[in-house]
Amino acid sequence: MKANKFPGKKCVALLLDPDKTREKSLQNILQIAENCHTDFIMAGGSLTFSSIDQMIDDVRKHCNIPVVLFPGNLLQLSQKADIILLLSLISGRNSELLIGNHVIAAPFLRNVKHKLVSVGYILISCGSKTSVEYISQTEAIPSDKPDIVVATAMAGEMLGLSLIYLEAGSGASNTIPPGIIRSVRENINVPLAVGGGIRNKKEVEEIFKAGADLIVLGNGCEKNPNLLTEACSVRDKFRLSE
Ligand code: 1GP
Repeated sequence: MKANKFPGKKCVALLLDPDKTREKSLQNILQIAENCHTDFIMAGGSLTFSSIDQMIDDVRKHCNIPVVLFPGNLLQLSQKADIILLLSLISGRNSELLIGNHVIAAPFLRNVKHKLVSVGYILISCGSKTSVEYISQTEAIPSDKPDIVVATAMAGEMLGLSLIYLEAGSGASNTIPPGIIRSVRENINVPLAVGGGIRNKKEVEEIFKAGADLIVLGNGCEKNPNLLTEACSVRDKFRLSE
């Protein structure tokens, strides 16, 4: 993210699926998020049946954490978020997700340009096929081809994208391998986000240690809300040593 939006230190984001956030459970997880000083609440998904605007309103009722829009498609665009990720799926070759949708979105987004963060979104195959792979109709980069991931991230940075996001996919059976994160970290200077399949504290530690600046947690926190507290305490330890 741009310097003014990204604190320049390790961060944790909680990704909420608008379809799975009933009022009571939303209130619980947001209370936990606030208590452990979660840096961002992310809203969005590959396919949603519920309104993103409504979810952002609900989140704001219960906490003051900045909301980051993570739009899975044009129907999820909202001007209500504090930060809007302008995602380019640079691991794929679907031109709509590289430029087509951006052209359609530009007039809608022109009044909120200050909220935009351009993101090189890189999907890496870490087990079974994920929703984002199917919905985007793109092929993920195989996890045993780190050189392709590194070159893709480098190209994204050279094109001027302000954040690289390594994505294993929501509910992925394995996280992005730390070796890939390390190699990407060594070859780019922009902030690096990592998400997908992170389920325990050890994985959070490994991913931060490998060089991630921002860790995105979704399903793991739905099943075990304590994971968010653990991830934030790992983040705090890294911040102390930064
Ligand atoms: C998905 O990276 C995020 O875009 C989070 O994935 O739900 O598997 O944590 P999980």
